[in-house]
Amino acid sequence: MKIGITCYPSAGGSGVVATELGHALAEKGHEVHFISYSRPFRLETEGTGIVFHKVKTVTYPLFKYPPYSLALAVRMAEVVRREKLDLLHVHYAIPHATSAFLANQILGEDRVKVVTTLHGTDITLVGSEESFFEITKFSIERSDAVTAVSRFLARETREKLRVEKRIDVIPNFVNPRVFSGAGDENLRDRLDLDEGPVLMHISNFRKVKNVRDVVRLLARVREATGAQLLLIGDGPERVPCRILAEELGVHDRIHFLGNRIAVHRILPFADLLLLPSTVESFGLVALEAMASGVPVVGYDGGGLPEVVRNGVDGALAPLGDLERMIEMTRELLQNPARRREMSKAAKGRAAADFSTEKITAEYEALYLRVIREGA
Ligand code: GMT
Repeated sequence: MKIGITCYPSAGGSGVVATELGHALAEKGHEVHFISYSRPFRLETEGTGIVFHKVKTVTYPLFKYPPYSLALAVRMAEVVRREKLDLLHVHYAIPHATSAFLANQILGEDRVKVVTTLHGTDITLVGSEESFFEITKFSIERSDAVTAVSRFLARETREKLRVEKRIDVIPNFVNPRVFSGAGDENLRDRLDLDEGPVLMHISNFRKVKNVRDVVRLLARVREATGAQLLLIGDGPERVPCRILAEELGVHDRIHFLGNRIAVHRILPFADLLLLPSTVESFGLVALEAMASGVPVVGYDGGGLPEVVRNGVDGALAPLGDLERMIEMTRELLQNPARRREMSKAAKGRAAADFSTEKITAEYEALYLRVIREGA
């Protein structure tokens, strides 16, 4: 098949999933074209046969906001026409599903099938905002197929956006060969880590991730456990976290590592991954941790319990109950044997239920169904 993929190229789960899907499809012999404003940060084009098509936006004094959605639609139509694509697969509804709809309007009889994958905040936060509600619902309903990364998200889409269309649940995936648990050998020395257990948090440091709670948690478990914390990623909450760490006197137990591409080399140093998000439609980083043999501590809400089995691959506190999360973390830090059991279970689950091979095959089957439906 000839597949066009559009995603956000910046660090973030939806871009990672789209990129890894592109790699896997290309490896299976499909022709893959990425269309976005810059090359997705993990995308390999050298030797993979994948082509990247950049969307150029025009700035003009009249435009306070350059109309990217329109430029994307035009580029999509152009690439579909020139490369004779069979299908466009867009990740994150806003504005990608809308641009795909517009591209098809331009293409007329040459229109292609559109598959939209919903990732989370495109429904739970942004898509439900008044200014986006109608267009998000419309564009989802006009897609030929819609997938959501968890049952939770499929439900939210039906309830919040009142979408009645069929939504297939295709979960996110991880490559067990990449997230194998083999870490960067020099990291411990480079960061001057001591023998204390390592807590880790990886995110885009947005409000929804509650990173300050991770700092508060460290302050509460540090004395009893000697834990240290690695914070990976960047975003609006980074500075407030630094300030809070100073206030709580734990700044010397935290390493802020910023955005890292090779998180698979860092994750194996964690004893636990902490993910106290208010809502997480899936929690790709939790799956990456599990594949690396790292149990996850988070909240029993959103799509996270579909990934992490409470008491098996990690521990999930009632949603928003930070006190319980602190207790659970402390208990696990003090029980290495329990952590080892969970580590083994987590690794097994990631490989069995969320492997690249398994999930790529699900997407391929969906593409075929959609293409045949119109034949
Ligand atoms: O958090 C975001 O707004 C970004 C978005 C993304 O592009 O990474 O995250 C969502 O998609 C991921 C990939 O499917 C999911 O693993 C995340 O759980 C989801 N984020 C939220 O639901 C907050």
